[in-house]
Amino acid sequence: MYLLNNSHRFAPRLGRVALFHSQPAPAAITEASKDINYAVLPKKVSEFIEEAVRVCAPSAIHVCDGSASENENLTNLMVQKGTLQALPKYDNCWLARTDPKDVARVESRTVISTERREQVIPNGKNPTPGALPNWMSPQQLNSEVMKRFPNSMKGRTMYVIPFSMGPVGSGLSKIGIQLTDSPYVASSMRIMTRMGSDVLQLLTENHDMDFVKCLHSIGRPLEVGSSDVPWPCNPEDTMISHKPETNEIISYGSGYGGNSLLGKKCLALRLGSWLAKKEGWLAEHMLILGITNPQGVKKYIAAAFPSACGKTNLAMMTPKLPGWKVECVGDDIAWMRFNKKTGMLHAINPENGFFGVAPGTSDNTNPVAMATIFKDTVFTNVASTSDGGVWWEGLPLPKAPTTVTSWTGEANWSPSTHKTPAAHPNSRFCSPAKQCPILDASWEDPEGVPISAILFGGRRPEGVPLVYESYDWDHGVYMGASMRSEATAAAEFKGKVVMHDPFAMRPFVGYNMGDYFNHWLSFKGKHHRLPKIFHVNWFRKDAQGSFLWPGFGDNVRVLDWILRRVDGESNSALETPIGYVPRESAFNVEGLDKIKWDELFSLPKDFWLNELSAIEKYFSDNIGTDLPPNLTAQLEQIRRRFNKN
Ligand code: GTP
Ligand code: SPV
Ligand code: MN
Repeated sequence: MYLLNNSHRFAPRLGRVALFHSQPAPAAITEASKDINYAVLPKKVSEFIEEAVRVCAPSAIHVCDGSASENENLTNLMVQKGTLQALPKYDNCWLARTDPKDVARVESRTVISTERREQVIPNGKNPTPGALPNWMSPQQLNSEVMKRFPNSMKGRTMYVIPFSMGPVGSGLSKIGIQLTDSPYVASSMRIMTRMGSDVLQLLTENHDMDFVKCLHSIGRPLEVGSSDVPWPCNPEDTMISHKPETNEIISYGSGYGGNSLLGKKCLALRLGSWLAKKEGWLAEHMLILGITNPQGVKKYIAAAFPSACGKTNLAMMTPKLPGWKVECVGDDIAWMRFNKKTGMLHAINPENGFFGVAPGTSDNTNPVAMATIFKDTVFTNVASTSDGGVWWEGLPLPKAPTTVTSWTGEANWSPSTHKTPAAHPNSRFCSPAKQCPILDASWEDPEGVPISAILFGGRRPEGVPLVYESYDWDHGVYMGASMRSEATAAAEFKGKVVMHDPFAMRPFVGYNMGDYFNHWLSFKGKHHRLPKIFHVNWFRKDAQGSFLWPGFGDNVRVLDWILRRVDGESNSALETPIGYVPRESAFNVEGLDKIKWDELFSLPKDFWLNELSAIEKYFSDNIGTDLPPNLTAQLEQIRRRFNKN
């Protein structure tokens, strides 16, 4: 009871967020936490907990040790509350159905708070709302926090989640402590991060070790005697805020994905990119894969595609060409730095699990994911079947008498009688990385894996070829900066509008995008062995609206060409205004039926001139004079090359 009796230590600590107007909380330590010796916790850890207790006033505190038995208790509690239902068809799998208003990341309510606005917002002439991250002053954030957090955990247990992004104790890893009133978040953080006593131990042994303070509340205090709902949340007041200058994340109102699992987008990308800029490395929205060719030569590739644009699928690919092997290092986030010994860019995956898009995942598209996710997994917002299983669009429909219940609870759902999908388009599986049968042997190597090629890509139904290669580093950085992609269900967008999404980091960059472009450009000419940069598009469509490229396991054909280019193969490419494209004769299409090569690789001049104008306008409206001149020069060179033809 150390925590509660030491009231003299309830000092104002949460940065400048003056949060302690509420009464000290009548909290109790839960059974499972009694063994924790609070007296040995580093002062800044106990102070962080004490202050949050005082402000949020939970009725109990549970310090998570990360054990299987603890998780079983959490799961049972959630089943009792109706948050989870069992999926007896599989081994230790559970289904959560959220409030229909809490189904995806909420970009419009996500803010970065710094002393100066220009640290986050470039000086664009005419900023497009939603085109870049939002900024809030620390003063306004204080007041927004004050409106939300006092007593926000009343009637609930506050879980203390010590977690590590990257292996516990590795020099590259970052530690966080998330305080949350959501058992779903506690249980999911156990899958997605290294969570529990080891991390607390590390902090205890290294009292000066820094950690990110992560405060999360679903924003639905429970008054005594009132009844709870299965998925408490507060969509009206949702706010996901970041204070990179003081290493804090404060999230309110949502229990879903990147809004609430604060190690992922909030820490590993938004605070991560800020730190990376400061310290000379890169925190990116990228998968990392190892690929071995039929001659036994292995290389690693990183790829940035926007949310729901194919990272998990590529990271776990089952190659359709004989003799090739893909191994997975990570499916969503890469932390990369140049290695002094090799001179190459080395990448680690800071996560410990996969929070993957369910719809479209099947034995045909992603058999490796199918072999990963039917054990120790939490599914969210997928449909269920009457035999205790799950279903989503892309899987074969179960045979009668088995029936499907949609994610919103419509019984006897069928595609012929129901217009809306059975699974929410952003429904997800949350599974431990260790269950992936093709997890790369080096996936936890503290040195990271050496990256030979970087791919950028998006959903481009029109105009953008299957693959093209940059002429040099600056051109590659331009490719990243000029990325566009159709909006997906991973955030709150409606419809299929093509959005600008530089480096797939529009929702995740933690500082001024112009400075971010400069940071990428800065790696040139430092004796680094720079990876080659490519752009890919699996999603080009023909006039009838069908995909021109089979995708998935056949994407290995594109990687084959890319790796030969990395090795310096010279007659395999043609110069075009936008970069090198494959010569048809140097691209393996053996065994594919009728690929419409010309359509897949055509570069309609009108389309591209419009594209360049749209990018130019986006840059000038949103990045303004913070845009590095090199990128303007790249754009002009491409335009000139088109106009010469
Ligand atoms: P986040 O987890 O949101 O970051 O998404 P992601 O980038 O990991 O995307 P994911 O691999 O989960 O794919 C999203 C959707 O795109 C799924 O429905 C996939 O089936 C589909 N998809 C992935 N790769 C391909 C491809 O090569 N071709 C086509 N046509 N669809 C694909
Ligand atoms: C994404 O949206 O890019 C995701 C899912 O990976 S979430 O964790 O919700 O951000
Ligand atoms: Mn993602």
